[in-house]
Amino acid sequence: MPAVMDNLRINGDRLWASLMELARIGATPKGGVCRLALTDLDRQGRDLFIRWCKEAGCTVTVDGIGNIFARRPGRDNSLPPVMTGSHLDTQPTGGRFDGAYGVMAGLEVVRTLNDAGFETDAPVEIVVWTNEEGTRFSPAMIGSGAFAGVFDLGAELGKTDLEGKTIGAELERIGYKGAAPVGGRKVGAYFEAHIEQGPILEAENKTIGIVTGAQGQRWYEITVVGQEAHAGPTPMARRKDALVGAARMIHEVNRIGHKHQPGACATVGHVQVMPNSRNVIPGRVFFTVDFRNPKDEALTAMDRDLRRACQAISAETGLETEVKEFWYFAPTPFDAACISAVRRGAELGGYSHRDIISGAGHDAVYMARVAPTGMIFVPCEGGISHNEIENAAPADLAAGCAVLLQAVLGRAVKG
Ligand code: HGY
Ligand code: MN
Ligand code: MN
Repeated sequence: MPAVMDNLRINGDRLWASLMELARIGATPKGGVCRLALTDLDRQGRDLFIRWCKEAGCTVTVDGIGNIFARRPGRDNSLPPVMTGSHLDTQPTGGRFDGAYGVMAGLEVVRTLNDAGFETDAPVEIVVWTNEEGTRFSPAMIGSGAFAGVFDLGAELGKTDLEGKTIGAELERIGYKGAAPVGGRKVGAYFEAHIEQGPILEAENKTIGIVTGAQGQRWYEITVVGQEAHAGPTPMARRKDALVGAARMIHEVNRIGHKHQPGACATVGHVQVMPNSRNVIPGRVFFTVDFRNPKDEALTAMDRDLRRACQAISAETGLETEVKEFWYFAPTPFDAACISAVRRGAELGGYSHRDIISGAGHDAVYMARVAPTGMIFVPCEGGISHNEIENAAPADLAAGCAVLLQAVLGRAVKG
């Protein structure tokens, strides 16, 4: 890498200031952020990002599922762009850094290149992916998944939230249903900077995680049906209590997670009890299951265990159960050359580092299907994320951004 690039320095204070200004949009009393996908707050975050990108001389396009691409031209704009970015939507009790860091780090890379008057050969694009979190609209990573051709655009635009509002209508409402085609264009490489969202880097006192890939996931929607009845006169022996059955299944989900160690994760994060009245025996329960494992065969074994457990509990209790697998992606390795580019950036910066597999899903997982892809992790305090107390050190965020700069340049500059 030419020496001139070694002298490019990102501005950590500017990066932190942008993160803190963005975090004010959807700020919660506990210091977190609630900026659910395609809400007015998401629109405000998008508008702020676009304003900053235009101030940095970028041209901005929005595609048919609301993905935003801010393009900094290069010497040869016929070359496929080197992309970097992440997401601006958050969990309901999200933090200031999940997603936002990758987008602001991409913006800081562009700002740094502008300060130095440095021209890359290939164009550089900062991207914001729609609905990465999968909390308001499921599954996760819908924008990047549609861009990568994993999801059908029409089907995703018709997905609804719990109030029956569709992605398509919400994109129109906030003014982000863009004209650009979704995907179908070459990407030179994709890099995403993100907080680790787990405890490993902090525990080992490492500044940079060189992400070699992401673990696989299976998401389920399970419905248990019994019979609503009066909590008073109905004898225990005559009950078909859907919540008792669901509770036993939820316990099994956790047991399956412990059974498939090392590596397995098993979570029930969303439960709906109907009619949810304290003196009515629940007739219907809906709950979600999130399974993850770095090994595909182990993820398959977890699937088998779950179906067996639900079947056995249904038979014992006389309840009806529907187990619907909602989403699956296999463990995803990242591109060897991109991993090396991240490693070189860490070494160039003199940052302590280690290889790591991502426990979380990221837009990079779907981008890895259409472009050479790499990720850079930095530690977060206590390994906590998807929580309003999520925190990261300015110095670590700056280090990750410096590594991102070098990784992007390694692909955007010939020679
Ligand atoms: O669920 C995930 O891993 C990500 O936060 N969407
Ligand atoms: Mn994220
Ligand atoms: Mn997240």
